[in-house]
Amino acid sequence: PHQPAWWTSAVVYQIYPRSFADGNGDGIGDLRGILAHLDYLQDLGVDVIWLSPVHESPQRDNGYDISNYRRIDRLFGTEEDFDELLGQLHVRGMKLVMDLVVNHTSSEHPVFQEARKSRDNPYRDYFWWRDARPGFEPGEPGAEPNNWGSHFGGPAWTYEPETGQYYLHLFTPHQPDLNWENPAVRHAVYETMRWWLDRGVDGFRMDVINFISKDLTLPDGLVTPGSIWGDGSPHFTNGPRIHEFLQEMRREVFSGRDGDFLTVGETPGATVEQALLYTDPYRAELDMVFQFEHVSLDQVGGRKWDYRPLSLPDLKTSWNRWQRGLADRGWNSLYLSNHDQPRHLSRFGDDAGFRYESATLWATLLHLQRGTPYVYQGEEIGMTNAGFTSIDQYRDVESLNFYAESTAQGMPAVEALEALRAMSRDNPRTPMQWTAGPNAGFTEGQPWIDVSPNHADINAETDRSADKSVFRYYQDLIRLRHTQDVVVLGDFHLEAPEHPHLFAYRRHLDETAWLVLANVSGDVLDVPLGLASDGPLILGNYAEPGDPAELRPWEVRALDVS
Ligand code: TEU
Ligand code: CA
Repeated sequence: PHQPAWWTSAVVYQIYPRSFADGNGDGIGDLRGILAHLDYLQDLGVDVIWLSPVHESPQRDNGYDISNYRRIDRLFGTEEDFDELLGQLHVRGMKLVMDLVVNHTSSEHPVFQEARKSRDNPYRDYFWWRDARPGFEPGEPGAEPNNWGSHFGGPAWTYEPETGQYYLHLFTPHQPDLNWENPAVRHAVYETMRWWLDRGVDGFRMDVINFISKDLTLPDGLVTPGSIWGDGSPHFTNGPRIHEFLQEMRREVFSGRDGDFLTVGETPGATVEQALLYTDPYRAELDMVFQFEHVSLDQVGGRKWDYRPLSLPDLKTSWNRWQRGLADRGWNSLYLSNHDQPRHLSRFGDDAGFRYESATLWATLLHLQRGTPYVYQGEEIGMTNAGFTSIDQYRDVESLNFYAESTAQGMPAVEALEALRAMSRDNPRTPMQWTAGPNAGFTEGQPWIDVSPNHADINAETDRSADKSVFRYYQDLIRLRHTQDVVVLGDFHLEAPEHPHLFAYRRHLDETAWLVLANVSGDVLDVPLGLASDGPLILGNYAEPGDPAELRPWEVRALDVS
């Protein structure tokens, strides 16, 4: 048996730079801001920082629209700031993983600017250009090459009258999709990746990487009632050449290179079976992927604005399937929050009366699974959703487009605002709450997005010195992953799958056996016979010892039952 990869016992922390800490008072988080908080990250104990994009960008989608892949946007700092950050992280034994956004570029990227000039421009074929639908006048409604809708509203095609064709963009019109069929595109990406590795970075988080191979016939998608656009996703998700492209990337970028790297693909719509193909080490594609199944369970038909309460048995079934499906080969990434998801404390917990208990409960359930946990900035101090009440407070392009489109189609504004309050991507993007002081200690200027008024109570300084500290609890969880082989390598057995409020599972490794018991509710819960255990408590979120046969509201216990 070979040595497990280094990242099996690592914990990753995601920084959304715009919202983490502002070093120069312009109201936008930046690299100097991050540099000022390295002690904090080291204290938390995380091994890896994943940095959302800091490359040059017109910031139409907060950096997920890159116009120069080798330069740091001045908004975030200088090249020297970046190298200092990388160096300082390495000095502290931490690694840095960059976001790699290569399904699309920014429309301001010089290559797209060339490509759009003429049909015979040498760069034309770097993107997806198509004629109008036969029988339609180019540019008129319905003339798009196919019926796909973009992820952020409107059609996935934009017409360019100068050359009489449309280009494809799965996201905003400012994010044209790259044509991975063109070998020159692929090799340019690989070269850029090698350039970053030469600079010293430790890996990549690959944005929507399972969208890069499209069905070349670009067929229409199914139109669900109530929608005007078709769902193109079956024709661009996990497409025909995806595994070939990823294997080529692995070879071209990583083969013969010494070091401990991490690759994690963002793969919306990937099933366990597909994830196994992506992450089986013998296939040499990716180390792990971010799957979306568990964050879609509270959405009707996968439509995010059409949300409903989470059914706990559904979540247990899903996580269990992923734990078992990637047990022998492949590897899971474990996350509940990121910059695109509402904060899980507000979404699945009780962010008022049982804020500490439910924050630590979800953290425990996640971190004690087999896989690599990801912590999104602020969850480690129990930050909540934004709680915005006016459309003027929103900044996210998806949220603003949703509001404009749905109200134009007759949805009452209050209803649209309610959906945004629950699901908007701005929920996790409010500034990191460092202190109870002005602007939560995030900036000395005017923040680009409102700071949550609850920062007076919820902030890193207060939390870290509180009796009930979410931060210290995360430290404990991270320490367990670093020190306990059963957490890293043990097998996983779900208990009581049908129970509506109890989340229970066992981990086993050789002679070691752990039992995790969680009461996902605000009421006292009777532990079913056979699961009640008075084995030594490894970690729990109540200070006073409890009755083995009962769990208190949002109580979680990890017990040694060896
Ligand atoms: O997200 C891709 C993605 O599919 C989503 O999580 C998306 O935000 C969601 O479907 C919206 O409802 C990635 C990035 O994480 C996101 O921030 C970018 O906006 C997007 O790609 C485009 O680069
Ligand atoms: Ca700044």
